[in-house]
Amino acid sequence: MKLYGAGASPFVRKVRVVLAEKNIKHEHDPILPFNVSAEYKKISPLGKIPAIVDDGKPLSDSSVICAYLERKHPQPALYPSDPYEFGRALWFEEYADSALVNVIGAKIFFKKVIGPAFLNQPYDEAAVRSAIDDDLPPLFDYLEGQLDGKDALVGGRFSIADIGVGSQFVNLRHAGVGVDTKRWPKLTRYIAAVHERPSFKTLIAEEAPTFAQFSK
Ligand SMILES: N[C@@H](CCC(=O)N[C@@H](CS)C(=O)NCC(=O)O)C(=O)O
Repeated sequence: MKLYGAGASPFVRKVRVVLAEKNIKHEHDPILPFNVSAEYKKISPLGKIPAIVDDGKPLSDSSVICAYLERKHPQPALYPSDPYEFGRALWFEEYADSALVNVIGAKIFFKKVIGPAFLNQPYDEAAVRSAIDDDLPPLFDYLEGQLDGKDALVGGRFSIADIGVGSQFVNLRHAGVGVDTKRWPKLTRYIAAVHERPSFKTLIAEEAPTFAQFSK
């Protein structure tokens, strides 16, 4: 199996965490999703990362790839077996891949880190500040209200819900934005626990040097 996509992408990270949790051997080509080749578009028709080729067969989209990996390598299970918990886990994955990435990815990580450092774009500090002060709190409030003090969002067990949400918070960390412990105590504890898992910890350690100047 070969995985395509730079590790800084929260979507690529989701897949890498699943690969690590399931101990699936693979190669990794950390391509960037800019000006991708016609060859790559055969693997990922929208030109996005991540994508995989497994046994010569292509698949793209992190949620699709993670679901495929679960079906192909069922153990350890990363999706709940109870129908409602399964639905809830998919909901949090979707919440991360839409609501969280819209703020953490597009308005904070991209504007503070990727644009200025890698794409020669000016750093609009006021816009980033407003995303942190105005857009993040409602998202944090929601997650705080969904946590029951355990280190997992659904069914008391680590799942794709935590992989999706935890992945987005790695980008927040790389951008040097923390969670206020006093205001969101359960969320702070939860994110710390998810990021302490060996699967996440290894990736964070690998990525951190690239973003050291922003994460202070
Ligand atoms: N729904 C997709 C989203 C993937 C995505 O948006 N990846 C970004 C990088 S973080 C990308 O490839 N952007 C380039 C583009 O949109 O052309 C997934 O879950 O894989």
